[in-house]
Amino acid sequence: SSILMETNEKPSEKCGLLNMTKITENGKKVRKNWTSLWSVLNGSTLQFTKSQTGGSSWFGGQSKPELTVDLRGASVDWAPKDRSSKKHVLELKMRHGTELLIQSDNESLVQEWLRALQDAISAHAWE
Ligand code: I3S
Repeated sequence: SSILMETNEKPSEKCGLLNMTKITENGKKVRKNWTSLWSVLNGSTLQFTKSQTGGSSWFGGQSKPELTVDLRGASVDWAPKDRSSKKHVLELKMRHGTELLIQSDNESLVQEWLRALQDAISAHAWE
């Protein structure tokens, strides 16, 4: 049955290195702390782990997640300009008032994440 479970497991929809900071926690503003994190989208779950470098490739499989968020009932869009001086910033708002900023200097990468997050949010909207 473990083989069956493994073959039934969907691969990650998306993963990659992103800059991330929490800006609000349970409705309260928190101090920004931009960190480069390995980000993995799986169904309605988004996980951030401290990335580790192995030669020229990045991976985060070994470390335990810094943050796991439930995307059900969340919303995502380009962040309003007043949120950050950085370019290509997404604002991700979770139910229960946690808000994150997600950023990369690579615009098309951020565009791909926007699409992937929107798809994940709408796919799990009725759960
Ligand atoms: O929105 P803020 O407060 O201007 O965010 C900046 C600060 O968090 C700053 O750190 P200090 O808390 O030491 O001031 C960060 O270094 C900046 O990166 C933050 O602004 P950006 O515009 O990069 O999101």
